[in-house]
Amino acid sequence: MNLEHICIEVCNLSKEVGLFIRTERLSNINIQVEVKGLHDFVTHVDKTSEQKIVDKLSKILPEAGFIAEENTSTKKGDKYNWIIDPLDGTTNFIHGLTPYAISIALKENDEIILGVVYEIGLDEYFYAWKNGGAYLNGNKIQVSDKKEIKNSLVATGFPYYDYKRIKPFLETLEYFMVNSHGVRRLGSAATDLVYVACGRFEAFYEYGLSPWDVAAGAFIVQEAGGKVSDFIGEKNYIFGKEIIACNNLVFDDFLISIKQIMNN
Ligand code: 2AM
Ligand code: CA
Repeated sequence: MNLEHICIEVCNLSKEVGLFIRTERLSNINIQVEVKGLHDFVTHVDKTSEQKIVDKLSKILPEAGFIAEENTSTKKGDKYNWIIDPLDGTTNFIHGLTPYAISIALKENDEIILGVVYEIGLDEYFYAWKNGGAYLNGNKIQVSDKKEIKNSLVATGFPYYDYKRIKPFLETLEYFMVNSHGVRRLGSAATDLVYVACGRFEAFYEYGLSPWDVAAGAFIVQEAGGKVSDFIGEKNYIFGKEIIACNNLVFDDFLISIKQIMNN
């Protein structure tokens, strides 16, 4: 299987679907919103985009199955499965804000082998394939070389349904407000992750996320030289609903802080 070739095809289809998403945004002042659950919104744009992505990916790799946010296809592949978020950052999209992104990862058995995040607002496509490095619009990217949390820009997302851990989470905010360069909350986890990959952020953490929010971005961070784990330093960050992603130099200190505060 030529992963580089597949990766470029996935970038191209993301740009095509991204153009549809941007056009819908510009031509509809009021996007019709459905409520899926508490604070959980979806639009016709999420659903139509996912259908377009699933149709195109089915042609690229017919044997692969899908884990997709809007459940367009529930086909399961024996070896290969695509993990798809057709629109990460739906709340931003609905409110006319950026960033919002398409996130697509390919899983071989239990391992991610390819990831594409297309951030539509700035027309930036980030991608990586196994052992091939990570790229932004055709140029190789790397995590930043900052060594200390005090010089780090930290990104996170606010809890939106699991409020049981809100107190320790707020403590982490206080800690990083005081001890880092600053804290940002962009509203698209896939974008936060690829911004770690290209060195705009040193660190990102969030809990309560789903596999489609993180699978592609976390893989791109690692191909760009960064490190990813759950809140105890283990590997359960795709299905485990908690993730830390950092440049390789601040990772250990960052993990110690999160471990201490979030597991209290
Ligand atoms: P989504 O737009 O694809 O749903 C922001 O913190 C991150 O959490 C985004 O990646 C967003 O992905 C995800 N998320 C999922 N449900 C959310 C919700 N109800 N409110 C805010 N973010 C949500
Ligand atoms: Ca989504």
